[in-house]
Amino acid sequence: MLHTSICDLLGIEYPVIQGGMAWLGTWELASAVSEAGGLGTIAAGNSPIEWLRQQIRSTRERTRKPFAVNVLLLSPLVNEVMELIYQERVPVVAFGAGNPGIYIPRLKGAGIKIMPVVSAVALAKRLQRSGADALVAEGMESGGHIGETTTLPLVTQVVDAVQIPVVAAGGIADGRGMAAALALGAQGVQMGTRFACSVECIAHPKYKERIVKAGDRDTAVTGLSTGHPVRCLENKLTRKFLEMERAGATVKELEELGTGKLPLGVIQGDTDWGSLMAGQIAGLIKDIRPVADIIRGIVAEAETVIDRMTALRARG
Ligand code: TUI
Repeated sequence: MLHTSICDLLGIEYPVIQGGMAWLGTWELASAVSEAGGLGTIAAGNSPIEWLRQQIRSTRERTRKPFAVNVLLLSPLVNEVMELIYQERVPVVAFGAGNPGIYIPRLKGAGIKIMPVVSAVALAKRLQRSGADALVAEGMESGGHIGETTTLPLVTQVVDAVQIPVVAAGGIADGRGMAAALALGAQGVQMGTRFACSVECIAHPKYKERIVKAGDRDTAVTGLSTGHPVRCLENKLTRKFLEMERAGATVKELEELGTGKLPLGVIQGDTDWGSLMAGQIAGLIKDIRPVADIIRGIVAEAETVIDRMTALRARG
C-alpha cells in the first residue's frame, strides 16, 4: 500500500489531499475526503466567520478523522478566521494566495499542522525557515489563482530546496499523475478539479458537466496584466475579461467585472457569465464519481504504474 511521510505527519491513510476551493470546499466534500482516508479541506475563502464555524462543526459530526481549513490570505477576514481556527482546534491549516509567515509561531504553539501552498522556491525556503510542517507546491496548471511555474519544474526544484515533505498540485487527476509526482520526490498529491467533479461536491451540475466536456485547451488565464492571474474554463466571462485587458482596462474595471462571478458560475450554474475556475487537467476528467472511488482509484492506479515501471527495469 502507498504510504509516505505526509500520511504520518497528518494522520491520514492515503497521501491524497483535497485542494481548498472557495465555495466548493464545504463540509460535504471535506468530510467525504477525510472519511475516505485522504485529507479533506474546508475553504474559508471570503466567507463569514459563523458560516465557517458551522462548516467545521458539520465536518466533525461526519468524521473523526483529520481535516484542514484553507485560509485565503487575500481575505479581509483573515485575522478572524485565524482566531476561529485556534478556538476550534482545527488539526491542519493550509494557506493560499500569500505569505502566511506571521501566523506560524502561534499555530505551532497550538500544535496545529501548517501546510502553506507555494508557487515559487523562494517562498518555500522562507516558510520552511518559519516552521511550516509541509508545503504544497502548486504549478500553474491549477485552477484559480496561480503562479508562473508549471508543476514539473516547480515540484522538482521545491523538493531540492527544502527538507520538509512536499505535496504536488496542479495537473494531477489520476494515478499516472500521482506516480509522476512521487517520482519527482513529492510525498503526496493535492487535487482540486478532480474533487470538484465528485458526487459529494455541492457544485452546480452544469459546472461539473463543463469539466466533463472540457478538452485539453479549454482553460484560459485572465488577470496576467493585473498581477492576479486566475485560470478558469473559457467562456463569455473570460473572453470579455481578456478583451478588456487587451483594451487597457483599469484594475478597478476588471475587479468590477470579476466580483461575485465565482458563486454565479460554480453554485448557480451560469456557465456563460460565471467564473468556472478549473485546472488544465479538466480535459482528463470524464465522469462525476463518489469521492471514495476517486481516492481508491488514484491510489490503486499509482501502485500499478509504479509496479509497471519497476518491471521495466527488471526486464532491462
Ligand atoms: O490560492 C490558490 N488558489 C486560489 S485562491 C482563490 S480565491 C480567488 N477568488 C477570486 C479571484 C482570485 C482568487 C482561487 N484560487 N492557490 C494557492 C496559491 N498561492 N497559488 C499561488 C499562490 C501564491 C501567490 C503569491 C502564494 C504566495 C504568493 O506570494 C506571496 C509572497 O509574498 O511571496
